[in-house]
Amino acid sequence: MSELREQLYRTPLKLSGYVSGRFTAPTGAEEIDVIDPATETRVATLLESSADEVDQAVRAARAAFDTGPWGRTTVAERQVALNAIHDAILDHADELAMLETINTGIPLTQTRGFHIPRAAQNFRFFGEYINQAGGEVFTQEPGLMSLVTYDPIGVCALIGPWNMPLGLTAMKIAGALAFGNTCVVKPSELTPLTVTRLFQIIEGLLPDGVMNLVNGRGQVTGTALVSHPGIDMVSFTGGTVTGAAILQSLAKGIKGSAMELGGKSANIVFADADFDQAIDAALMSSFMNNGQMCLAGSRIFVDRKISDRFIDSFSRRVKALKIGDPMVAGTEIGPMINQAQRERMERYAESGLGEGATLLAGGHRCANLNTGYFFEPTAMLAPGNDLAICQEEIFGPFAALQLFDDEDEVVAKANESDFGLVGYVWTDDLNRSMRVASGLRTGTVLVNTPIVRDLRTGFGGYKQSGLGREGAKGSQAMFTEMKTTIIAREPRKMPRMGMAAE
Ligand code: TXE
Repeated sequence: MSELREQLYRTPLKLSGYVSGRFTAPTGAEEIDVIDPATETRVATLLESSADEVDQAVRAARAAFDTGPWGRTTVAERQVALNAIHDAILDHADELAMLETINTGIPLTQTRGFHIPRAAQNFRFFGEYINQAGGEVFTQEPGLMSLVTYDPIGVCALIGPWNMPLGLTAMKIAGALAFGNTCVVKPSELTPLTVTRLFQIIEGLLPDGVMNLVNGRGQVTGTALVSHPGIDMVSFTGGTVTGAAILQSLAKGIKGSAMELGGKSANIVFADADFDQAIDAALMSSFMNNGQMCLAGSRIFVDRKISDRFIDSFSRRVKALKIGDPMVAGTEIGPMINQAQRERMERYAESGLGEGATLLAGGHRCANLNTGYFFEPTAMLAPGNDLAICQEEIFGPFAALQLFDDEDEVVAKANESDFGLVGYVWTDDLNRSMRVASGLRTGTVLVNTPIVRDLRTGFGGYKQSGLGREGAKGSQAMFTEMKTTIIAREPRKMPRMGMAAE
């Protein structure tokens, strides 16, 4: 067991908010236990931010935006600040990776290898991007010049999920700050460790009030934040139901939002695909991050011509996945985030069987792991696309396979979904890959590759997978107001009204 973990078990952290450059010390706050899901042990107590504390945080961000120095910083000054945050994250990379693993149950190899470097990279990327991001000028109309510029939007409420707490929240913070905004950040109450630690390790790098933190449950702290009249927009990553509730609240104040919600992404494997690559990717897309990924490609469509071989190989490898302590090297699957999430897995396993699916692997709690919210990585072969396991986001290590016979059929089935986040296509036929990519109703299509996140491109979903895109231009649209300025370059011809007085 790691030293850091033992230390947290002995002396759980006390976490609070951070307002105007200082950690808060709320008295009488609701106390929420933060748990290591691998051992069900408390690692922190969260002192919940009340509506009053949310109000203070929004006011601090408001003052920093309206009258503070941040709005007047040059691009170069903002780049220095963003690069300093990048460096601070990398200087603490090992500690942050361990905290992330202890709090989420996601294997350390993944938090160390992907989550934390990615969190840091967001700051460097947006620091570079703002140097080049420009507006537009139109001069086609004689005598006129039309300028399109992008002003910061103001105070951004940034609400993050529990499945990649620092990485996904860092993306929002970096984008908001880069375009000159101030923010109030709310991590998930289940996983506040790394985001709160970020505020400690970057203390002094930004003017007071530019970046504030509130910590607490969605129903208390989250609703107080999204309904606060002082915010200008919400950038949210989380469940579709929560996203819809936030949109309703924002409608009252006609506030903007960006929503990165759920997914049920199709992973289509044609018979001509590189078999080994397609199998590796199907496993990775279904089981990385303990399967708790919005962009999981766990609705796997297999060409009937290769189905025997694919199902045999896939099932054997799912059964061989190493489940256990996520802090131990070699572990491939850790625990679910909490008891509710494990019960959800059990319900989907039952519902799949009840609706006629065939169990290929897993399907139960881990018999040999009594402590911790472990669930066996599971694969089922579904007789049709209308089963709940093929339509609903399970958000755990659960792959639902289906067979198909031809291209049009599989594209239609892939699109039969309320979601539209990602589509994965495996084929050696270039023309087919282009046809399928254009037919899929998803925000991202990945051809012959598992998950890739290119920050220069937008990430987000069609349909109920969300609104807006994160990354480069998408983040610019999210965190700025587009302004049009039209300037006359010579006296204008116009009707001379009221000339009767002359
Ligand atoms: O997410 P929630 P949960 C999906 C996934 C998962 C389901 C529920 O299917 O099983 O969502 O997970 C805050 N006003 N994803 O319950 O509730 C909350 O405190 C304002 C997909 O964790 O959406 C947290 O900070 N805020 C996803 C954040 O919203 C509210 C990642 C997300 O919580 C709020 C996570 C409210 N009324 C879950 N209610 C992805 N796309 O990656 C909650 N929150």
